[in-house]
Amino acid sequence: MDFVSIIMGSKSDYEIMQNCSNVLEQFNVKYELIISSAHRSPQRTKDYIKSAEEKGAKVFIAAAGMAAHLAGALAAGTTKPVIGVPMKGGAMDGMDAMLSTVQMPSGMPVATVALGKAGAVNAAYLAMQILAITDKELAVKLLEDRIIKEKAVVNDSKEVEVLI
Ligand code: RP5
Repeated sequence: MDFVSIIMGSKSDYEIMQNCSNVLEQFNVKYELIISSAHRSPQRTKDYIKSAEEKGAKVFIAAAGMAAHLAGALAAGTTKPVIGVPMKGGAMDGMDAMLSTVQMPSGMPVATVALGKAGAVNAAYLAMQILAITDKELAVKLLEDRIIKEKAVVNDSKEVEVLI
């Protein structure tokens, strides 16, 4: 069974990352979600990657803040795509996490999305786009979603637009 695996470094990341799991639920995409830290529980993180792959995880999403090494630790443990979501907070309000997540050495990619809520949502979309390469039903749902978004822009504009 193919699924998306979401790992958060701390329970304090959960509120933001619910924006990620909510999107997956809207599209009926199966996921696992756990808390495991690259620093506080390195062995648990390592063991989880292996067990998740054996169960069918096809894409990993890692959310972490501050000296955010979780996405990099996942990338070190799997050749499946890893999406990193930097979390806000700490003395630098997420800039530290963003740079830690995005600045991977060559050959060990982490697809880093935006800080905070937009990143959590986009991580779900990017994971689904990866799954949709081989899942035609999901690919159709993603196309339909784009059409809905486009219509919403047009409708929003109609409410406020001024044209000559
Ligand atoms: C990171 O440190 C976590 O991902 C979290 O974003 C940040 C702070 O963690 P807590 O001290 O709130 O548990 O490892």
